[in-house]
Amino acid sequence: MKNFLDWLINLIKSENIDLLLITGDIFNTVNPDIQSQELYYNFLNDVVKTNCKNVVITSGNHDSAAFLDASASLLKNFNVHVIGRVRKPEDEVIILYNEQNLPELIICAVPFLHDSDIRTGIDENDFKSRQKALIDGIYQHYNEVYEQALKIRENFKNNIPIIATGHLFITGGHVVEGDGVRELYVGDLVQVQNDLFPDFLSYTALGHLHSRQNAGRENICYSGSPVEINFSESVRVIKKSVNIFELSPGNLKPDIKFIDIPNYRDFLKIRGTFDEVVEAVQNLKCQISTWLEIILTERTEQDAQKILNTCIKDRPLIEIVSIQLEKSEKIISNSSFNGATLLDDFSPIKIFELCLDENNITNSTQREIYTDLYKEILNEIKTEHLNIYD
Ligand SMILES: [Mn+2]
Repeated sequence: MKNFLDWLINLIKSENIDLLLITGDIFNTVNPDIQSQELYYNFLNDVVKTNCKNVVITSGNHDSAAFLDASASLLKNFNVHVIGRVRKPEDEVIILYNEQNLPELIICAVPFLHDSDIRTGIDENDFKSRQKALIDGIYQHYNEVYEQALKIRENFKNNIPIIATGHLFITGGHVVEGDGVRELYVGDLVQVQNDLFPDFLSYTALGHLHSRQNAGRENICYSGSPVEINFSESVRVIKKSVNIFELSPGNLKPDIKFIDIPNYRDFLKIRGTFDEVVEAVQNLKCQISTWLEIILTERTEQDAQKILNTCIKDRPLIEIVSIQLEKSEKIISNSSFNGATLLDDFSPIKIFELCLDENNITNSTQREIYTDLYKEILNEIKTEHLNIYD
């Protein structure tokens, strides 16, 4: 991550970037460790010393909105605008001014919207109508923010570009299996259409999905995660990038380009019998730091960790971070990727389904009833104790 952040600082300088948008997730947990916090603040400290005049940070579903907001007033002094928790619509509109102190850009800086923040109505008895209320709430919130932004633009009597941010799942978005994109809302039925971002927006910066992509229109962009979040069976399948959008004065249509992020570390999955894995590790050619996840397709009587460690003894670029038996039965896990990630691989719904299997509940109607009830409970917990499993 540090390599990426240093690279980004250099890119900001070389491309003369005026504004940096980071649309969550900033951290992958509500309690970021000290090292992660240090990276965050050091990075911001580096950015504000460059030509980049403004930074806008909006939260994602993994972030603690309260944690991000805690330093918001301080960071504001450096033109780092942080929006963790949802705010009143007018407080999510940020106006940026040029050197002559004339307004040049309006940003609808909308963070991740928790269901309890925005759900409308109180008579939603069943799960499906709650889901609908949630989607309605998302649209309503965005529309209120747009209304404020348009009013401001009208007052300026100038056709200033308006852009938006969001942390959500747009229907049709591309997800890579096992890439850790968690359910945003209970049951994950909540996906919104790209009409949430109307045509008057010059650009929309989205977070949440890990692969870079456009959401139906060229100017609605997910930049994707800057580094790999998961192991894959071949080296860097999907390119990682940042998006640069450029608005020339008087033009509401931006030029958009992807800039590929250099690869600083490969995350490689090696799968096979013990002998096959040993052979693959021995023949592995790597140019950069490579983290391996070993999946054994059958049990072995041998001391897998010891033998594999011997294979990589003189190969400082390679690190084995976990050895697992197929079907997620973890045999050994290294401290860099501790065992806690195993539970993280499953959504609460998935665990509940496993529980139904375990109890031989096979009748599909019965399963549906139990699952809906379980979702109700999850929703209740989530509403009362925000962030309990975000
Ligand atoms: Mn997310």
